[in-house]
Amino acid sequence: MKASFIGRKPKAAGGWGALTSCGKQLLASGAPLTGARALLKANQPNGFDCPGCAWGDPEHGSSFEFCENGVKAVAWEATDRRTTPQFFRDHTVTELRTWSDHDLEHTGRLTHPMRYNPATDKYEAIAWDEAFKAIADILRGFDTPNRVEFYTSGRASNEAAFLYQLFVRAYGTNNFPDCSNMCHEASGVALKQSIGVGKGTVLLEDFEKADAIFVVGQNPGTNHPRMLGDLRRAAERGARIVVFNPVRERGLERFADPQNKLEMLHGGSAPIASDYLQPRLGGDLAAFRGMAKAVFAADDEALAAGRPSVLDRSFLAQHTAAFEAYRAAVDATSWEAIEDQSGLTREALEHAARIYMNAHRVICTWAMGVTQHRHSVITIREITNFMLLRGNIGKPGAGLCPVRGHSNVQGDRTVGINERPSAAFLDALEREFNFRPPREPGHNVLGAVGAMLDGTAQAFVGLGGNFARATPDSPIIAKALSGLRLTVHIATKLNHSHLVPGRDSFILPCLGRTEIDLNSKGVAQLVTVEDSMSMVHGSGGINPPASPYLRSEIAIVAGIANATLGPWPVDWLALADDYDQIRELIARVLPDFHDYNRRVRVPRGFHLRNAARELEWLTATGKATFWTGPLPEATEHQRARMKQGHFVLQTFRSHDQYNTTIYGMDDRYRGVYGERRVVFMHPDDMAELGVAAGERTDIVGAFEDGVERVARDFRFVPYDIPRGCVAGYYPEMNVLVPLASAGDESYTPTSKSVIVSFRPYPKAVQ
Ligand SMILES: Nc1nc2c(c(=O)[nH]1)N[C@H]1C(S)=C(S)[C@@H](COP(=O)(O)OP(=O)(O)OC[C@H]3O[C@@H](n4cnc5c(=O)[nH]c(N)nc54)[C@H](O)[C@@H]3O)O[C@H]1N2
Ligand SMILES: Nc1nc2c(c(=O)[nH]1)N[C@H]1C(S)=C(S)[C@@H](COP(=O)(O)OP(=O)(O)OC[C@H]3O[C@@H](n4cnc5c(=O)[nH]c(N)nc54)[C@H](O)[C@@H]3O)O[C@H]1N2
Ligand SMILES: [Mo]
Repeated sequence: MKASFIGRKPKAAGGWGALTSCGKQLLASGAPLTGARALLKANQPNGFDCPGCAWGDPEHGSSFEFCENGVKAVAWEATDRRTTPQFFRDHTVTELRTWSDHDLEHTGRLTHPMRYNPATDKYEAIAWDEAFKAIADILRGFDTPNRVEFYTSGRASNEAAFLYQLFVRAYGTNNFPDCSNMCHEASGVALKQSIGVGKGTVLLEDFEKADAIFVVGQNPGTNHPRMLGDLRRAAERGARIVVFNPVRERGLERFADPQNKLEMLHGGSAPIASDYLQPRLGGDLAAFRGMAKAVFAADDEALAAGRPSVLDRSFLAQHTAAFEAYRAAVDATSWEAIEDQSGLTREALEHAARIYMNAHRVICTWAMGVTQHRHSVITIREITNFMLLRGNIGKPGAGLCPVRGHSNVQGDRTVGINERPSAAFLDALEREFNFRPPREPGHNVLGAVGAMLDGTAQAFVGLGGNFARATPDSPIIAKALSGLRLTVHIATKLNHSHLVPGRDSFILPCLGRTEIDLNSKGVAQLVTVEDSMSMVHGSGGINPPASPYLRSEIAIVAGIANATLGPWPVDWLALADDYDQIRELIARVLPDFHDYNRRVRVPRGFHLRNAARELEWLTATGKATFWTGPLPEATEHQRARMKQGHFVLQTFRSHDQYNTTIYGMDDRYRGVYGERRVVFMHPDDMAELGVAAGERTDIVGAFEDGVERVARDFRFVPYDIPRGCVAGYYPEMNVLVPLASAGDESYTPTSKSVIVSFRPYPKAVQ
């Protein structure tokens, strides 16, 4: 069978392909002019923060940083298409549920607040105040505030998130399921244990000084394209870029800079990765332990030969705890176990360790390939162990860099979106607002889902996001949502979560980040966000709102809060009319935000202090603390191998999507066109299964909890990926990710290690 959707892969990421794609995206989004104008203002001191990703902005922010996927994010918000009340009159919710994510996205921006009418099975327009009152009446009617789950997706600004958490805590619960529970939770948990701060320790300028950069479990060519510019500049001045990724990702191999005119004319490109290691899924912990073992061996050799130690002995003595126990744990780990779990050879790991030892300053970055496994927390702790060996934290050009996903997911956490808030934070709220915030922990995403399934939760409020599609076991979640008393979605675009309404259901349309947000006096309001480098900066829209009926997220949160609680403990409506006042409150609760209103109005904003970067360790031991455990008994890859015909599946992003938002059907860098229902597999595994490229198959989940999980009608694509490992796209594959399979200590769904088998279609129906 001819696999027509598999095409040529580009020679390099970026380049003309990216520019052509941008033109196409601007046209397809229906917003060529506004889109293009908006682009020129993305990540500029006087523009808006790009909603595409959380990569930092350069110090000299005057030159426009080109980013193909930023273009898509901006153009898609600036679309001319509208999802109007007429649209909802024309389609029942039951009908819309049969539409694809891609088709829903293409209906364009929501224009009016809508309320679901079960009698007609349609959403109908409703006035804002009526919506607020109806929602408030239901919220006030529950026997306990803990019946409600208040979800946040990481695009919400600091101001919106702070107001939201204040409302929810004044209402009386800590139920804050957050997209970060499915994302970088493991990074926060692990770093807090190891170095006392749950955030990365580097600034963008550190990338200019690093001698080596380890990029682990991350696909920046698609998901953080501006990072490629920084990696490329580093590679060009001779820094080694060492990649750990089971999949050969084009963007990590070669990059053609669309801003470099000469290069564009000559069709040139520059290599990014100096070394590309392809571990098995979930094999990074073993890989880092292997490199640590090689470092210790080299150190023993150096000392025996009378040469200086390879380790940073004074850093270890002054700043770390449990080093000896760690050394013992590494000694006790065999190369055999390391090679088997990582899927990498001892030689390859020794080679990578030599790069590490030859570099004075090393940065390690990571994302979902590390955080979405069962053993993610200890993997990140092991990465930190490795970096501590040569003092690579708290010196210029070195450090840890979890690269965040949503553009303000880190900021939302900082200002209080947390189901387990610290006592200090709650004390500060209590002091400032004179009420007793709830002290008992609330629900994270999995907790919220559990409560919806067992009936303890009766309402869901979503500040952005697409809960029903982003969560595992999506059919179960959709059912749980539709069984609720109340569902409220604050959103820019229609998505599947809106189409599983509870008994009462509302869609409240909000302004996007690219849009001008005027208060009652006609003064444009500014919001703020925090990037992966803990830089907090302002963001002000430049496009006219998509509809005159839109309100800002802040105004909507304030509207619900005011209708539910009245003007207590703050005057919600006054705050929503002047965001400076919200920032004043944030600064009073969180002292690191002092002079917030002044400091956020300078280009690039300000850096939130990171104690670990300053060698202050807020851990139990008062030092950076080694994790000293053994390798896990088995990775999911090892488990899958024990069962005939089983594989471990990772679910990742194509080049044409933003999480559950599907812009287009291509994945140019992987050479897949017009098709998303694909599964990438090693050619030898395909031969063993007796299937050819393009053949159809069902994919069957192997998690043993009695739930049948089948993803139907996918097609095989041969790919450079380790044997026994397969890959496919989120969210189509979320039906295979089991709710009950979560990361130890992080509770993050294990979206990158799902055990599956295949039921290829008989040749007759291919
Ligand atoms: N254009 C665009 N930008 C985005 C997003 C988007 O959807 N589209 N999403 C945003 C969000 S919320 C996030 S969290 C980030 C996500 O950014 P990424 O983490 O880059 O996202 P994924 O596509 O999930 O890619 C995971 C990468 O890890 C690799 N990987 C998988 N398992 C393993 C493993 O066990 N070990 C190693 N070493 N590698 C592994 C995969 O092969 C893949 O290259 O991007 C953000 N930016
Ligand atoms: N299998 C699998 N599942 C995963 C992942 C995976 O890799 N594999 N990744 C996980 C990760 S890393 C994440 S972060 C989550 C993402 O989970 P979510 O954050 O819940 O999902 P998104 O797709 O980003 O949400 C998109 C919706 O947000 C709304 N929206 C867009 N912009 C705005 C805005 O400015 N304001 C408001 N109020 N709404 C807006 C639109 O209505 C849009 O439809 O998914 C997780 N799920
Ligand atoms: Mo994410």
